[in-house]
Amino acid sequence: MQAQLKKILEEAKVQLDNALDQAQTEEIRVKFLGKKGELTKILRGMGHLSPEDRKETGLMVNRVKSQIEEMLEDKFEAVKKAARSAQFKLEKVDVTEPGKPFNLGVKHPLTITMEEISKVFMNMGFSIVEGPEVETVFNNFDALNEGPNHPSRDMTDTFYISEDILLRTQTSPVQVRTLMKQKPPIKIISPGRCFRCDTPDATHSPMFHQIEGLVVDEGITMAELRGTLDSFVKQLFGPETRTKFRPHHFPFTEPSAEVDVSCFKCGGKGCRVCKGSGWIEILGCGMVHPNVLKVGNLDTEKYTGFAFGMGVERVAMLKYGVDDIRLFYENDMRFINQFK
Ligand code: 2U9
Repeated sequence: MQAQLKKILEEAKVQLDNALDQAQTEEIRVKFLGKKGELTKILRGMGHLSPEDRKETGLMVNRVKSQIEEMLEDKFEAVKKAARSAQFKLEKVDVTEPGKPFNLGVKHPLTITMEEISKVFMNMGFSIVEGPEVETVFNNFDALNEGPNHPSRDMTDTFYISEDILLRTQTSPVQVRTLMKQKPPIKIISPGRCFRCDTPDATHSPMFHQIEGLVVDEGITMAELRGTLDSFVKQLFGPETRTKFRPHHFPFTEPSAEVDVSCFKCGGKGCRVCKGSGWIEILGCGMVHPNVLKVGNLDTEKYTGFAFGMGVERVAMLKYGVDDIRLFYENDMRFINQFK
């Protein structure tokens, strides 16, 4: 019996020495100490022994059992430790490794220009209102006093989606919507994309951006219009900038004017930017036509208003000296990165 137990102990030792991981160690535990294990078999077979032999054999088996248990405990500890350090090795992070370079994007020059213009008007108490690019013919033309035969309604100038629906040709429908749902005082600007059937060239694009403004209240006069726009151009182009209001015609304003600013490049002496005239046309404006105010159900004896509109691309081209509008839409990073 002693020899048999010695052999079991040695065999357990050899097998445990060769075990590589927790699963193999567990297999060995079951093989030697489990219910059907070798030691259990011996203990079960002690029934036929005399009480003295049984006691002695029992002691011997238990001694071997505790020795194997001790070896198993050490082995479990060792394989667990080995597994942990293998995992640590796998998950090792070199915190001294230099970070990967991260290229930050830049704002598009049209976004910079729109934000700059919007900021000036916001500082003068204007709110920003946006609206849909797909609009009704009513909001885009009818409500703006544009007669049924007005040339801008032409299929060759406007992208029609159906007889009554189109891509807005200006951001004015946003102000029409505001007039119809908000009581004066109204003091808003509406920046956004507009669409016209234009063949692209250096100064035309079928998609472009506008910022329009609308102020409606009791007692609004042309003096408010001139003061507001004069202050705007001084903030945008510099405090020396002068304005010139030239009579013009728009169906939605009466009287109407186009505004020229003194050339911010040469100060009015005449240069390449102002084509020698000393003046640059920058926006259109006027007093809101009574027919347009009526769309908002306003008493035109009581309420008056002014409106203005400008092309964002035109302002950006003048400010940054860009000579081809198409550069804004090509997303060439060599162009866009220059406006950081
Ligand atoms: C309402 C009433 C009046 C908006 C206005 C202009 C003058 C104007 C042009 C500038 C360059 C368009 O992009 S452009 O070609 N716009 O000159 N726009 S007054 O008048 C309105 C708008 C809405 C309810």
